[in-house]
Amino acid sequence: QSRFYHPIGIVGAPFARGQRKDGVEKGPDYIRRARLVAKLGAQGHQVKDYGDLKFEDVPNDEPLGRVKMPKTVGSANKQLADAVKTVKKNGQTCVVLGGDHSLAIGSIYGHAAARPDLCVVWVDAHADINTPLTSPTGNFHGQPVSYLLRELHSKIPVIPGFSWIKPCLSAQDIVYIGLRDLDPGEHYIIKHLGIKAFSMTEVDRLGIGRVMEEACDHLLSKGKRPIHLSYDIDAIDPSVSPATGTPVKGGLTYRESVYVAEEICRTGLLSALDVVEVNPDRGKTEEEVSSTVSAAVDVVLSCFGQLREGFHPSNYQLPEP
Ligand code: EXY
Ligand code: MN
Ligand code: MN
Repeated sequence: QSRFYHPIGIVGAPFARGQRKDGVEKGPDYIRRARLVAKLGAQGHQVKDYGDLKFEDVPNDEPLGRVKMPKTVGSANKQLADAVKTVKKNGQTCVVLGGDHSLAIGSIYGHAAARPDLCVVWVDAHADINTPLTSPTGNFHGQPVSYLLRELHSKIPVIPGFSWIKPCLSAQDIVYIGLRDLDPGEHYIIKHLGIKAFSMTEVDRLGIGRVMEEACDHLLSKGKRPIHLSYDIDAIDPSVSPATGTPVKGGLTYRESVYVAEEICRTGLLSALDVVEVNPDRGKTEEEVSSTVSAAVDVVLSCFGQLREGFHPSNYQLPEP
């Protein structure tokens, strides 16, 4: 599959402090046990698994207003940023296995340190663009985009543990796909900054085919650039991926979720991928957990060339009778 060949670096990020539900730190373990590395290898990729980062709670991590454990979240993201930067410097496409979505701060920041011209495709039921001051919950996994956007810099207060974070993205460099649960502050920011967003309404109106076409046109019209795909498993409908902390009905079908990944693959520009918010503890049955984990694995495999139409090697020869 030479057209899709990538050296891949996998980083496990078992981090759960960006929200309040236990279990999301088990995501990397479950995804690995579903044989992700072997399956990517079987697709012809050279895969290096960097293992899991070890995160520790920072002591005396007092809440700042509504935001919880800022130093712990800041420090985990600094670790992840350094790890992603290393993977990119090693010339690999980086796959971050979360963990909660607050990890996108470090993942995108580290990616941008190596590839400043990157753009972001954010696939999620949520926009994750609350500022610490608009956040109704104080949970960091609902805020990562706000720390990354230049246009929001003046709206972000000083937060302990966050002094290293500088915005590295402009509003026109990100598109959303799958949105269906936004807070008023988030909706205001998206409209006000003119961020390209394909909510589930646009998926219904245009179909996922045109959504992906328009999303890629928007980001790539001025030329090729590296793509950071930040894929929250809760973008997919809870009938497919129920084992997640904040499920919202009316999501992407299994087919649409895979199509998004196939189209990103087809650009040839995928440079880093986050797969986040798989929370095995939120599955009510084993089947709910395995369905969620296997959706996550299929998203990754489709990002790296797995095709539903099938495949044969270029030297394939029909057996003669
Ligand atoms: N908008 C809500 C908040 O800011 O707390 C919910 C965010 C959920 C974030 C999920 C994982 O994408
Ligand atoms: Mn998210
Ligand atoms: Mn989400």
